Amino acid sequence: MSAIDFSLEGKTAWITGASYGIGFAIAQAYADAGATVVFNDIGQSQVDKGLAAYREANIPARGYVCDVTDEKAVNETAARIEKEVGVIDILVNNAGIIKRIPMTEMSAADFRTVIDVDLNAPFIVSKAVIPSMIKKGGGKIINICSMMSELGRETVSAYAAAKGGLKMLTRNIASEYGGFNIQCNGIGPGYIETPQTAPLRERQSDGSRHPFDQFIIAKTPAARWGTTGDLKGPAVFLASRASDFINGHILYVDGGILAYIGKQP
Ligand code: NAP
Ligand code: GCO
Repeated sequence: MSAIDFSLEGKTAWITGASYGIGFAIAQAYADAGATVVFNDIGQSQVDKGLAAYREANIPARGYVCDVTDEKAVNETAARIEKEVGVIDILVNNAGIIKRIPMTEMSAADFRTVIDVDLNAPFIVSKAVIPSMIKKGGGKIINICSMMSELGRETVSAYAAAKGGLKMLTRNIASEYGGFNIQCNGIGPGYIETPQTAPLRERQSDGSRHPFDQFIIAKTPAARWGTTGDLKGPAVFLASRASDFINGHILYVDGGILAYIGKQP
């Protein structure tokens, strides 16, 4: 064992919505650190695709079909994982969606859908795993927050409301269950290259960069989009014993966006 213990050997980690994208990268990092990886996705075809990707990466992951907004399905999946794999030591609430619609044009139904996946689901999934974590003597919950946990922008009212709420759910879980050796922290990724942000990076018909792409490069002191790999170290840190006295914290992994006022004229 190293002086600083980043090992996840012997731990079971459930990463929600991790067939690809940020969740998949975090799962890869957890497997590299020694954890047994479990993921879910909304349908069998997504799970099958995910399983193929894990096989390709030589990771013996277990995949479950489960819609994280469906409380009954989540409870059943949590019980199955515990029986078939083991008590969940690490939960990453990663599954998420975004709808980019100006607020006055957005239906209440669309707003609710985003809140359901991005805020209600982390509540439902965390609630399903906390009792066993308490019985086992502790656990780690990591909520994938966003720049929109701190900032607003045009067209993302529901997403910002959900991710701001997720930041406070994180602090509340830490407050309520910290005494049971449960650490609940958040990761706030900056702008990361995944399918979720692909429409913001599409090349224009003349081959030039998307205006939003240029905007993000200018807004990020690192002058680039993040990669899913940028999230691996922070995710392992927050899942490991190295972070045992960190609770209710949101670790922003944003290339400096939140520190920067923007380019001076
Ligand atoms: P992504 O590429 O769209 O992946 C999201 C995953 O969640 C997909 O596998 C998706 O399944 C799954 N999912 C969606 N709804 C679900 C549900 N009801 N039940 C189960 N699984 C569900 O997104 P990403 O960019 O990797 O983002 C992952 C997380 O990071 C999200 O919470 C996102 O908000 C957050 N985030 C992303 C960025 C970024 O720049 N990319 C930045 C900050 C935060 P399908 O296969 O059905 O789509
Ligand atoms: C958007 C983006 C973001 C990012 C991310 C930033 O439309 O502004 O999709 O919200 O995905 O959450 O941290």
